[in-house]
Amino acid sequence: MSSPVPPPIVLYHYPFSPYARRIVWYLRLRGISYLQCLQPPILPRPDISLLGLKYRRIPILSIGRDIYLDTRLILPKLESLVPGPPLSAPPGSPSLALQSLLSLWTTSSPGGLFAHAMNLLPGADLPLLRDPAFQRDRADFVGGGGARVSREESMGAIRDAVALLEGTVLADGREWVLGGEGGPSLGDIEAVWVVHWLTGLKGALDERVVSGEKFPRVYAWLGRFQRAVEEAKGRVEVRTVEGEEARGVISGAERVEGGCGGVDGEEPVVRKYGLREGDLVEVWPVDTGSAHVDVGRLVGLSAVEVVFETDKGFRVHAPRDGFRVKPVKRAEASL
Ligand SMILES: N[C@@H](CCC(=O)N[C@@H](CS)C(=O)NCC(=O)O)C(=O)O
Repeated sequence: MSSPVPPPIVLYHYPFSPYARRIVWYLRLRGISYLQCLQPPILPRPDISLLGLKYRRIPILSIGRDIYLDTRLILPKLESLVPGPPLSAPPGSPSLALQSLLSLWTTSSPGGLFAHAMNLLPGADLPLLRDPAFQRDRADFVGGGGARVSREESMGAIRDAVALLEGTVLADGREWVLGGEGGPSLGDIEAVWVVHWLTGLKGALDERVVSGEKFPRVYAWLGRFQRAVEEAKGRVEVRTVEGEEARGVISGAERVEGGCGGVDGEEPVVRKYGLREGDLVEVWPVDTGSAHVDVGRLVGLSAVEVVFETDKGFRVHAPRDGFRVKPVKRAEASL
């Protein structure tokens, strides 16, 4: 029997995005070839507009004819929709609990590890960070409000995170976060990406606080992880496409998800607004990039995801966690 033909995958990203790297590493480690549509680091992003999306964050990924927002949804979708051996811990296992908690720990925002990492970026060494156009663009991304966290506080938060990995997850001398010797798993990707990003940026970390001498297990693991993803690079084919081609590939692909399970009437937000399939809804992330609200026809809504169709006819999935859904007011909906 021949193996099933994998669906086409398009990754919209820019290579220095630490969130996008989570996906790049995952694809490499599973040996999944993909197309990439490279994006500018600041808006506008006309390639994303071609999909009918206002969402401003990177990465975005399509699998077959469906489009997925946010790495917290993209990773589990790749696990379940692309045939082949999984990278995730087995369902129902304590390892899966660890993997899920590591994901929450590293990706939740505001105030999470990523926000602290952003606070440590060495402006003097990264010209992009000093560009006024970049600074204006990122003011729109993070929004205002909240007390300013100092660099020292962020350094402390990252030191605590590295100490936790050193003293618990990696304390028994294991090679990989979920154990075993077969190489990194999704647990490693969830745990590694913020620390990997910072240790790769000269000047981000105060070496008197976080270093290979102080945290030898973490640094050895970072080195192993880096070698593993470098080695896995050769296992995948990556072709770069322009926005028009990417759009054509997505609209011409088969659907990998059958029905979307429809709109779950038990969901509190569905009851609150009396939402029904086909309703015009607004969907947007509540943590960062919140000013970019998408509008589309509701296709499905569950505890896990909201699915809507854009005016360009693309079906888009966003996670419920970290996103808000509400109906477009009736008067506006009939325009
Ligand atoms: N929760 C999102 C966060 C993504 C995110 O914050 N990405 C950054 C790049 S690393 C971004 O979009 N920055 C603003 C921009 O590029 O417009 C995810 O997991 O995908």
